[in-house]
Amino acid sequence: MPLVYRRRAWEMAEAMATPEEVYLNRRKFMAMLGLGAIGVVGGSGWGATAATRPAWEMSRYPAKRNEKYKLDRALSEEREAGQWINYYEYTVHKSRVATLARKFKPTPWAIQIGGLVKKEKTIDLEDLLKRMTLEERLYRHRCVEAWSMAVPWTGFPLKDFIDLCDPLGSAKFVRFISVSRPEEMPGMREQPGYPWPYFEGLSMTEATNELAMMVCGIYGHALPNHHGAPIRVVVPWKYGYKSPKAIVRVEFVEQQPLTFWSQLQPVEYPFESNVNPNVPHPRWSQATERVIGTERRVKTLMYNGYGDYVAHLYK
Ligand SMILES: Nc1nc2c(c(=O)[nH]1)N[C@H]1C(S)=C(S)[C@@H](COP(=O)(O)O)O[C@H]1N2
Ligand SMILES: [Mo]
Repeated sequence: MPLVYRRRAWEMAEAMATPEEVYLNRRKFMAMLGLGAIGVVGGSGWGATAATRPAWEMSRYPAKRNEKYKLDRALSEEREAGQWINYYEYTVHKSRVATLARKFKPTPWAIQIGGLVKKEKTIDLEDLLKRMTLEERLYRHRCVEAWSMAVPWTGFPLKDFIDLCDPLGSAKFVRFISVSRPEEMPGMREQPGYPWPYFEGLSMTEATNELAMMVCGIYGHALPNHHGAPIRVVVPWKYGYKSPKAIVRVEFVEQQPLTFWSQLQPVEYPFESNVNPNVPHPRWSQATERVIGTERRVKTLMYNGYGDYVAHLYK
Protein backbone atom coordinates (compact mmCIF):
# COMPACT_ATOMS: atom_id res chain seq x y z
CA MET A 1 0.00 0.00 0.00
CA PRO A 2 2.53 2.57 -1.14
CA LEU A 3 0.00 5.39 -1.01
CA VAL A 4 -0.19 4.92 2.71
CA TYR A 5 3.46 4.37 3.36
CA ARG A 6 4.99 7.11 1.25
CA ARG A 7 3.36 10.04 2.89
CA ARG A 8 4.97 13.35 3.61
CA ALA A 9 5.62 14.04 7.24
CA TRP A 10 2.91 16.65 7.60
CA GLU A 11 0.17 14.40 6.24
CA MET A 12 -1.74 12.21 8.63
CA ALA A 13 -1.67 8.51 8.05
CA GLU A 14 -4.78 7.07 6.54
CA ALA A 15 -6.64 5.95 9.61
CA MET A 16 -6.16 9.19 11.53
CA ALA A 17 -7.15 11.25 8.52
CA THR A 18 -10.24 9.40 7.43
CA PRO A 19 -13.58 8.92 9.15
CA GLU A 20 -13.86 5.32 10.11
CA GLU A 21 -16.54 4.39 7.57
CA VAL A 22 -14.32 5.45 4.72
CA TYR A 23 -11.46 3.49 6.21
CA LEU A 24 -13.62 0.38 6.54
CA ASN A 25 -14.93 0.71 2.99
CA ARG A 26 -11.39 1.06 1.75
CA ARG A 27 -10.47 -2.13 3.56
CA LYS A 28 -13.34 -3.94 1.84
CA PHE A 29 -12.19 -2.51 -1.46
CA MET A 30 -8.60 -3.61 -0.86
CA ALA A 31 -9.87 -7.06 0.11
CA MET A 32 -11.77 -7.23 -3.18
CA LEU A 33 -8.55 -6.50 -5.00
CA GLY A 34 -6.85 -9.19 -2.96
CA LEU A 35 -4.55 -6.66 -1.32
CA GLY A 36 -6.08 -6.44 2.09
CA ALA A 37 -4.70 -9.37 3.99
CA ILE A 38 -5.85 -8.94 7.55
CA GLY A 39 -3.55 -10.13 10.28
CA VAL A 40 -5.07 -12.62 12.67
CA VAL A 41 -3.60 -13.76 15.94
CA GLY A 42 -4.21 -17.43 16.28
CA GLY A 43 -5.60 -19.41 19.16
CA SER A 44 -5.52 -17.76 22.53
CA GLY A 45 -3.24 -15.00 21.21
CA TRP A 46 -5.27 -12.00 22.34
CA GLY A 47 -4.44 -12.17 25.96
CA ALA A 48 -1.67 -14.73 26.11
CA THR A 49 1.11 -12.96 27.90
CA ALA A 50 2.08 -15.75 30.29
CA ALA A 51 4.79 -17.31 28.13
CA THR A 52 6.70 -14.07 27.80
CA ARG A 53 6.40 -12.53 31.25
CA PRO A 54 8.28 -13.16 34.46
CA ALA A 55 6.58 -14.75 37.43
CA TRP A 56 6.80 -11.60 39.60
CA GLU A 57 4.69 -9.80 37.03
CA MET A 58 2.17 -12.58 36.39
CA SER A 59 1.60 -12.98 40.12
CA ARG A 60 0.09 -9.48 40.34
CA TYR A 61 -3.03 -10.48 38.39
CA PRO A 62 -5.90 -10.31 38.63
CA ALA A 63 -5.96 -7.16 40.76
CA LYS A 64 -8.94 -6.11 42.83
CA ARG A 65 -11.53 -4.07 40.93
CA ASN A 66 -12.15 -0.53 42.15
CA GLU A 67 -15.94 -0.34 41.94
CA LYS A 68 -16.00 3.45 42.06
CA TYR A 69 -15.58 3.76 38.30
CA LYS A 70 -18.77 2.52 36.69
CA LEU A 71 -19.64 1.98 33.06
CA ASP A 72 -22.89 2.87 31.30
CA ARG A 73 -22.31 0.16 28.70
CA ALA A 74 -21.04 -3.38 28.24
CA LEU A 75 -17.33 -4.13 28.32
CA SER A 76 -15.82 -4.73 24.90
CA GLU A 77 -14.69 -8.26 24.22
CA GLU A 78 -10.97 -8.73 24.58
CA ARG A 79 -10.74 -10.11 21.09
CA GLU A 80 -12.54 -7.12 19.58
CA ALA A 81 -10.39 -4.64 21.49
CA GLY A 82 -7.27 -6.57 20.46
CA GLN A 83 -7.90 -6.44 16.75
CA TRP A 84 -8.86 -2.78 16.52
CA ILE A 85 -5.64 -1.15 17.60
CA ASN A 86 -3.85 2.08 16.84
CA TYR A 87 -0.10 1.64 17.36
CA TYR A 88 1.59 3.47 14.54
CA GLU A 89 5.08 2.23 15.43
CA TYR A 90 3.89 -1.08 13.98
CA THR A 91 1.48 -0.16 11.21
CA VAL A 92 -1.46 2.07 10.37
CA HIS A 93 -3.59 -1.06 9.88
CA LYS A 94 -5.47 -1.73 13.09
CA SER A 95 -6.13 -5.41 12.57
CA ARG A 96 -2.43 -6.17 11.93
CA VAL A 97 -0.88 -4.61 15.01
CA ALA A 98 -1.28 -7.61 17.32
CA THR A 99 0.47 -9.96 14.90
CA LEU A 100 3.31 -7.56 14.20
CA ALA A 101 3.80 -6.86 17.91
CA ARG A 102 3.91 -10.47 19.01
CA LYS A 103 7.70 -10.78 19.15
CA PHE A 104 8.28 -7.55 21.07
CA LYS A 105 10.10 -8.19 24.39
CA PRO A 106 8.76 -6.00 27.19
CA THR A 107 11.11 -7.54 29.78
CA PRO A 108 13.39 -6.23 31.21
CA TRP A 109 12.05 -2.66 31.23
CA ALA A 110 12.98 0.58 32.93
CA ILE A 111 11.58 4.12 32.89
CA GLN A 112 13.89 7.15 32.91
CA ILE A 113 12.69 10.08 34.98
CA GLY A 114 14.12 13.46 34.06
CA GLY A 115 13.67 17.19 33.61
CA LEU A 116 12.46 19.28 36.56
CA VAL A 117 12.89 16.70 39.33
CA LYS A 118 14.87 16.73 42.57
CA LYS A 119 17.03 13.93 41.19
CA GLU A 120 17.02 12.28 37.79
CA LYS A 121 16.75 8.50 38.01
CA THR A 122 15.88 5.33 36.19
CA ILE A 123 13.36 3.04 37.77
CA ASP A 124 13.12 -0.63 36.96
CA LEU A 125 9.60 -1.79 36.15
CA GLU A 126 9.80 -4.60 38.68
CA ASP A 127 10.71 -2.14 41.46
CA LEU A 128 7.98 0.24 40.35
CA LEU A 129 5.23 -2.36 40.29
CA LYS A 130 6.32 -3.75 43.66
CA ARG A 131 5.85 -0.31 45.20
CA MET A 132 2.40 0.21 43.75
CA THR A 133 -0.96 -1.25 44.69
CA LEU A 134 -2.58 -2.46 41.49
CA GLU A 135 -6.30 -2.08 40.93
CA GLU A 136 -8.69 -2.71 38.08
CA ARG A 137 -10.90 0.04 36.67
CA LEU A 138 -13.54 -0.15 33.97
CA TYR A 139 -13.13 2.84 31.64
CA ARG A 140 -14.58 4.06 28.38
CA HIS A 141 -12.01 4.78 25.67
CA ARG A 142 -12.89 7.20 22.85
CA CYS A 143 -10.65 7.49 19.81
CA VAL A 144 -10.58 10.73 17.81
CA GLU A 145 -11.63 8.60 14.82
CA ALA A 146 -15.15 8.30 16.34
CA TRP A 147 -15.05 4.73 17.62
CA SER A 148 -15.02 3.62 21.24
CA MET A 149 -14.57 0.66 23.50
CA ALA A 150 -14.92 -0.06 27.20
CA VAL A 151 -12.14 -2.05 28.85
CA PRO A 152 -10.93 -3.21 32.27
CA TRP A 153 -7.49 -1.67 32.80
CA THR A 154 -5.17 -2.70 35.62
CA GLY A 155 -2.71 -0.23 37.01
CA PHE A 156 -2.33 2.56 39.55
CA PRO A 157 -2.99 6.31 39.67
CA LEU A 158 -0.54 8.34 37.59
CA LYS A 159 -0.40 10.64 40.61
CA ASP A 160 1.29 7.91 42.67
CA PHE A 161 3.95 7.58 40.00
CA ILE A 162 4.44 11.35 39.86
CA ASP A 163 4.85 11.50 43.63
CA LEU A 164 7.61 8.92 43.29
CA CYS A 165 9.30 11.07 40.62
CA ASP A 166 9.49 13.99 43.07
CA PRO A 167 9.05 16.87 40.58
CA LEU A 168 10.09 20.43 41.42
CA GLY A 169 7.45 23.10 42.04
CA SER A 170 8.40 24.68 38.73
CA ALA A 171 7.16 21.61 36.81
CA LYS A 172 3.90 22.53 35.12
CA PHE A 173 3.66 19.76 32.50
CA VAL A 174 4.73 16.16 32.18
CA ARG A 175 5.93 14.52 28.97
CA PHE A 176 5.80 10.82 28.11
CA ILE A 177 8.08 9.22 25.55
CA SER A 178 7.29 5.84 24.00
CA VAL A 179 9.74 3.11 23.12
CA SER A 180 11.71 3.29 19.87
CA ARG A 181 12.76 -0.01 18.27
CA PRO A 182 12.63 0.69 14.53
CA GLU A 183 14.27 -2.64 13.72
CA GLU A 184 11.26 -4.40 15.33
CA MET A 185 8.59 -1.82 14.53
CA PRO A 186 7.96 -1.61 10.80
CA GLY A 187 5.64 1.41 11.05
CA MET A 188 8.55 3.53 12.23
CA ARG A 189 10.46 2.67 9.07
CA GLU A 190 7.42 3.02 6.82
CA GLN A 191 6.69 6.54 8.12
CA PRO A 192 10.20 8.00 8.32
CA GLY A 193 8.88 11.56 8.27
CA TYR A 194 7.02 11.18 11.55
CA PRO A 195 8.70 12.68 14.62
CA TRP A 196 9.49 9.34 16.33
CA PRO A 197 9.53 8.23 19.04
CA TYR A 198 5.84 8.82 19.90
CA PHE A 199 5.49 11.45 22.61
CA GLU A 200 2.61 12.97 24.53
CA GLY A 201 2.01 15.34 27.41
CA LEU A 202 -0.37 16.51 30.10
CA SER A 203 -0.53 19.48 32.43
CA MET A 204 0.36 18.59 36.02
CA THR A 205 -3.24 19.19 37.13
CA GLU A 206 -4.45 16.75 34.48
CA ALA A 207 -1.77 14.19 35.25
CA THR A 208 -2.54 14.23 38.97
CA ASN A 209 -6.31 13.95 38.48
CA GLU A 210 -7.57 10.73 40.05
CA LEU A 211 -8.73 9.33 36.68
CA ALA A 212 -5.31 9.39 34.99
CA MET A 213 -3.66 5.98 35.28
CA MET A 214 -0.41 4.20 34.62
CA VAL A 215 -1.61 0.92 33.16
CA CYS A 216 0.27 -2.37 33.11
CA GLY A 217 -2.64 -4.79 32.62
CA ILE A 218 -5.93 -5.35 30.81
CA TYR A 219 -8.66 -8.01 31.11
CA GLY A 220 -7.14 -9.30 34.31
CA HIS A 221 -3.60 -10.00 33.03
CA ALA A 222 -0.44 -8.18 32.02
CA LEU A 223 -0.81 -5.92 28.96
CA PRO A 224 -0.24 -7.73 25.70
CA ASN A 225 2.24 -6.01 23.42
CA HIS A 226 -0.38 -4.47 21.13
CA HIS A 227 -2.01 -2.58 24.01
CA GLY A 228 1.31 -1.00 24.99
CA ALA A 229 3.21 -3.50 27.14
CA PRO A 230 4.67 -3.36 29.61
CA ILE A 231 3.40 0.03 30.80
CA ARG A 232 1.37 2.89 29.33
CA VAL A 233 -0.71 5.87 30.31
CA VAL A 234 -4.54 6.02 30.18
CA VAL A 235 -6.40 9.35 30.23
CA PRO A 236 -10.06 8.44 29.73
CA TRP A 237 -11.57 11.93 29.24
CA LYS A 238 -9.27 12.70 26.31
CA TYR A 239 -9.06 11.27 22.81
CA GLY A 240 -7.14 8.00 22.64
CA TYR A 241 -3.91 9.43 21.26
CA LYS A 242 -3.37 11.19 24.61
CA SER A 243 -2.80 7.72 26.14
CA PRO A 244 0.73 6.77 25.02
CA LYS A 245 1.98 3.18 25.04
CA ALA A 246 5.23 1.49 26.08
CA ILE A 247 6.63 4.39 28.11
CA VAL A 248 10.43 4.57 28.49
CA ARG A 249 10.88 8.15 29.67
CA VAL A 250 8.90 10.65 31.73
CA GLU A 251 10.01 14.27 31.83
CA PHE A 252 8.82 17.28 33.79
CA VAL A 253 8.86 20.68 32.08
CA GLU A 254 7.75 24.25 32.65
CA GLN A 255 6.19 25.06 29.28
CA GLN A 256 3.41 23.22 27.47
CA PRO A 257 5.29 20.67 25.38
CA LEU A 258 4.72 19.63 21.79
CA THR A 259 3.10 16.26 21.16
CA PHE A 260 3.55 13.78 18.31
CA TRP A 261 0.24 14.45 16.55
CA SER A 262 0.10 18.17 17.24
CA GLN A 263 3.57 18.56 15.77
CA LEU A 264 2.19 17.00 12.58
CA GLN A 265 -1.23 18.69 12.57
CA PRO A 266 -1.71 21.25 15.37
CA VAL A 267 -5.20 22.32 14.30
CA GLU A 268 -6.55 18.78 14.14
CA TYR A 269 -4.83 17.35 17.22
CA PRO A 270 -4.36 20.15 19.77
CA PHE A 271 -2.59 19.64 23.08
CA GLU A 272 -5.74 19.55 25.22
CA SER A 273 -7.88 17.18 23.10
CA ASN A 274 -10.66 16.55 25.60
CA VAL A 275 -13.50 14.43 24.24
CA ASN A 276 -16.17 16.93 23.18
CA PRO A 277 -19.17 16.00 21.02
CA ASN A 278 -19.84 19.69 20.25
CA VAL A 279 -16.50 20.38 18.61
CA PRO A 280 -16.19 18.54 15.33
CA HIS A 281 -12.82 17.44 14.09
CA PRO A 282 -12.06 19.66 11.07
CA ARG A 283 -12.90 16.72 8.83
CA TRP A 284 -15.67 14.82 10.66
CA SER A 285 -18.29 15.07 13.38
CA GLN A 286 -17.50 14.02 16.95
CA ALA A 287 -21.20 13.89 17.99
CA THR A 288 -21.44 10.09 17.93
CA GLU A 289 -19.15 7.06 18.06
CA ARG A 290 -19.29 3.46 16.91
CA VAL A 291 -18.95 0.94 19.71
CA ILE A 292 -16.35 -1.56 18.49
CA GLY A 293 -17.54 -5.12 18.05
CA THR A 294 -21.04 -3.82 17.29
CA GLU A 295 -22.82 -1.85 14.59
CA ARG A 296 -24.17 0.44 17.27
CA ARG A 297 -23.57 4.20 17.26
CA VAL A 298 -24.05 6.01 20.53
CA LYS A 299 -23.92 9.68 21.44
CA THR A 300 -20.51 10.86 22.50
CA LEU A 301 -20.48 12.19 26.04
CA MET A 302 -18.83 15.45 27.09
CA TYR A 303 -15.42 14.58 28.58
CA ASN A 304 -16.29 11.01 27.57
CA GLY A 305 -18.70 10.92 30.51
CA TYR A 306 -16.08 11.96 33.10
CA GLY A 307 -17.20 15.58 33.57
CA ASP A 308 -17.81 15.10 37.31
CA TYR A 309 -14.11 14.39 37.72
CA VAL A 310 -12.53 16.83 35.28
CA ALA A 311 -14.88 19.63 34.13
CA HIS A 312 -13.54 21.90 36.89
CA LEU A 313 -10.05 21.73 35.36
CA TYR A 314 -11.24 23.62 32.31
CA LYS A 315 -13.40 26.38 33.86
N1 LIG B 1 3.12 4.84 21.32
C1 LIG B 1 1.87 4.95 20.85
N2 LIG B 1 0.86 5.13 21.72
C2 LIG B 1 -0.41 5.24 21.25
C3 LIG B 1 -0.69 5.21 19.86
C4 LIG B 1 0.40 5.00 18.98
O1 LIG B 1 0.24 4.94 17.75
N3 LIG B 1 1.66 4.87 19.51
N4 LIG B 1 -1.99 5.35 19.42
C5 LIG B 1 -2.94 6.00 20.33
C6 LIG B 1 -4.33 5.91 19.88
S1 LIG B 1 -4.78 6.91 18.57
C7 LIG B 1 -5.26 5.13 20.51
S2 LIG B 1 -6.90 5.17 20.09
C8 LIG B 1 -4.83 4.17 21.56
C9 LIG B 1 -5.28 2.78 21.08
O2 LIG B 1 -4.71 1.73 21.80
P1 LIG B 1 -5.52 0.84 22.86
O3 LIG B 1 -6.66 0.26 22.12
O4 LIG B 1 -4.58 -0.17 23.35
O5 LIG B 1 -5.94 1.82 23.90
O6 LIG B 1 -3.44 4.19 21.80
C10 LIG B 1 -2.82 5.47 21.75
N5 LIG B 1 -1.44 5.37 22.16
MO1 LIG C 1 -7.05 7.04 18.68
